[in-house]
Amino acid sequence: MKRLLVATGNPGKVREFARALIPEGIEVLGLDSLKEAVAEPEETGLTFEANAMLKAEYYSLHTDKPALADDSGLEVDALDKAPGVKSARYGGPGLDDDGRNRAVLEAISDIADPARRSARFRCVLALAAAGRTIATFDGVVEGRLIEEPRGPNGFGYDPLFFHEPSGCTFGELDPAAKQAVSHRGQAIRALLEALHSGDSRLADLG
Ligand code: ITT
Repeated sequence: MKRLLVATGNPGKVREFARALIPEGIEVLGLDSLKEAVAEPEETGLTFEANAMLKAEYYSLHTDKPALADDSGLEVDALDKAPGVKSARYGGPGLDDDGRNRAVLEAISDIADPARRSARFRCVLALAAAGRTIATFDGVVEGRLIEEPRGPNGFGYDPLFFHEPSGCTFGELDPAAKQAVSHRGQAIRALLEALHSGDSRLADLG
């Protein structure tokens, strides 16, 4: 598989895929490579896996390359695992990453005990061709939410997410260090492992 459509409109995800896949000799094509602009599919799934498959299958019908989609998000235990699959929309329409970070912090502002501010990032990748999912890969990383955003790196909820083994937030980690431990880094490594090990599900992808 030399060329892959990375089917995401999120520039933070695109950067992370590019830095992981290009050194593996995979040409990463973005949604801007499609002959015509394609409307985003509605993410109606109830799980990360369902949404990743829905997106990969949808975009794979608009290209002759394999399509890779990512559905990911933050689960906050004190919020019954919200924002979860609604991570990109938390707090309502019109918010940017900073606004969503403020909305999450506000929702748990009455919880001071760090042990009760536990959270995790999850990521499911789906690889599809011609409208059919070929394989999925996932990753999860545990952490807790601090009280004020910290660090200029990453995207989304990274500045809130304190990762104990790293001793800092994902917003403070450099991109390579985040990739080494993150939910998406784990899922990408599982994908690469399947590619390199000659996984029969991926055999037709070239
Ligand atoms: P696509 O569907 O086009 O890929 P999206 O941003 O809408 O883009 P999701 O529906 O999967 O993607 O939403 C994931 C949200 O979860 C994302 O917008 C971030 O707010 C958050 N998120 C996911 N991975 C993250 C990461 O590595 N660091 C910080 N926040 C992350």
